[in-house]
Amino acid sequence: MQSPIRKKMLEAFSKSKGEFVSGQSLADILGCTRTAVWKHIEELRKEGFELEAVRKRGYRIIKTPDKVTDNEIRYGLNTKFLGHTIYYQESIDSTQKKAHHLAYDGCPEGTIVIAEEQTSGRGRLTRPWHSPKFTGIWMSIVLRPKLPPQQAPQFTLIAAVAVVQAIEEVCGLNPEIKWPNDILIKGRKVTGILTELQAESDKINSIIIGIGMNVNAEESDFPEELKKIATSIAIEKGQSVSRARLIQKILEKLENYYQIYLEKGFSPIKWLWEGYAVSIGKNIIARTITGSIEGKALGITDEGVLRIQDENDKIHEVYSADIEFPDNN
Ligand code: BT5
Repeated sequence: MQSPIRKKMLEAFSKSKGEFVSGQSLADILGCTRTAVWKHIEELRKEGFELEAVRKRGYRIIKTPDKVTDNEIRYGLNTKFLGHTIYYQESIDSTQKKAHHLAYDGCPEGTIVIAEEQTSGRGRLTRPWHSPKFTGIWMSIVLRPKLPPQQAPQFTLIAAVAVVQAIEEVCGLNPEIKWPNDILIKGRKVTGILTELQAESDKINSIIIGIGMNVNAEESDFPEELKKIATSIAIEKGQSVSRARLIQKILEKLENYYQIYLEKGFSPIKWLWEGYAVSIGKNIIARTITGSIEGKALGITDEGVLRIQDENDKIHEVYSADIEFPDNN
């Protein structure tokens, strides 16, 4: 984890909004000598920050590195609590697994776990999640809402709205949501969300939201079996995008919708979610672990459960499934 002094230093640069901060004021803020300030500046340079140093004026940050270390995420992050505790590792087996451990050990709400690569990233039902180095966002977020466990599926939908809006605002693209946990661009998966729980029978202890987003991956970064079904922001936009900026936007949006949800319930989120959903109103096949249901997707309930009307007009409520569109759509 990062030294507290460099955290403070980045906060000072963040406040100065690109202007010079003098060596003396950094020394005052950090409570150290100017020589020590210079050493910390050198450490930031080693981490990939480009800093300009001008005599009598001080230092300023010109460019942040394209990594997703806690420094990059913190610099310019505008949240009240989400992402204030960051656990970063360049390579990890799964951020989700680490977040489970941290949550169990009592980490603060809003803790995030982030890595440049995952060696055993996973989706639902322990399917593998392809997470190559420096190309995407592999992140898990710990929340602790005081709610019954039945409400947990709503968190996938809250996160989906946050992710879609972050992509819209940062990248100018228009993703859609395929219930329950896929974000698509032109029908291909750009993001998957995995919501997991630590709970007792009547209350949630922690919710762990895993977000996997292909950001700067090129087609050659995908294995053969994903080439036709997956895409990335860079492929769709034709240029690479700052992962740190996207993470910040996701955290800002998620915090905002989480607070709205806690204050006003699921209705405002549901309303937004439906505006982005591709499956609703269409004929779909929902493959669940117990079998398949074919019919028209009517919408989601207030719990975030999908309602499907089959050809005999029977209504099915589906909690989790893989959705396919039959060819006649
Ligand atoms: C998901 O599962 O879509 C949830 C993915 C969550 C990944 C995040 S990354 C951070 C955190 N740490 C973890 O270990 N996991 C979470 P599901 O709906 O089951 O989809 C899995 C399927 O998506 C796979 O079977 C593949 O077909 C496909 N897939 C795998 N990697 C992909 C990728 N990078 N992009 C698009 N599709 C992918």
